[in-house]
Amino acid sequence: MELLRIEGAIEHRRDLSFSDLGALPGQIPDVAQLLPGREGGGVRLQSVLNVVSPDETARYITLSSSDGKFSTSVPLEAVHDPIIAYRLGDEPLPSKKGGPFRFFIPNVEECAIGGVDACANVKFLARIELSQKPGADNRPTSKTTHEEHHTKEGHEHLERS
Ligand SMILES: Nc1nc2c(c(=O)[nH]1)N[C@H]1C(S)=C(S)[C@@H](COP(=O)(O)O)O[C@H]1N2
Ligand SMILES: [Mo]
Repeated sequence: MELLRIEGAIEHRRDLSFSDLGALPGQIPDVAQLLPGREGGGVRLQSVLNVVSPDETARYITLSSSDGKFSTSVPLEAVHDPIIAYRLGDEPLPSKKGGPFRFFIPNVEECAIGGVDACANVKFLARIELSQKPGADNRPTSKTTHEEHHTKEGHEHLERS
């Protein structure tokens, strides 16, 4: 069973399972209401943060994928109402949808604009780390490197429903 690790500048480090996420408040039964064209159910990041109690000094959130190949670090206060999608019906979100855990920032569609952009919607999310300083971020930053990025297997754009 895959777990979502929450660590760093927080009071309680946690490894959350599908059922742990399902037991939290702040459920989004249908993410399509906030993320047009996306499927599945999710939970608000805020509910997860409430469980781990971030330090007051935490300023950045770093999201890393389970394949170790992709990570993104953005200022916490710049990310508005993000969602962790984790289910499709009663089952874990499949990897073809970016599961078992997928980060989504509503109303952010544009790619490679830096900061809080669609590239920060990390698929196959395995680890969330809070920190005072920016963490690892290997998003492509130029148009060219971004296009190259999306030609790699597993990094192509996912089909929407
Ligand atoms: N694990 C992982 N997540 C990732 C990527 C990736 O290569 N690996 N690419 C990012 C980029 S650059 C973009 S633009 C979005 C694309 O998401 P979509 O295919 O669902 O539209 O996923 C992001 N999340
Ligand atoms: Mo992107």
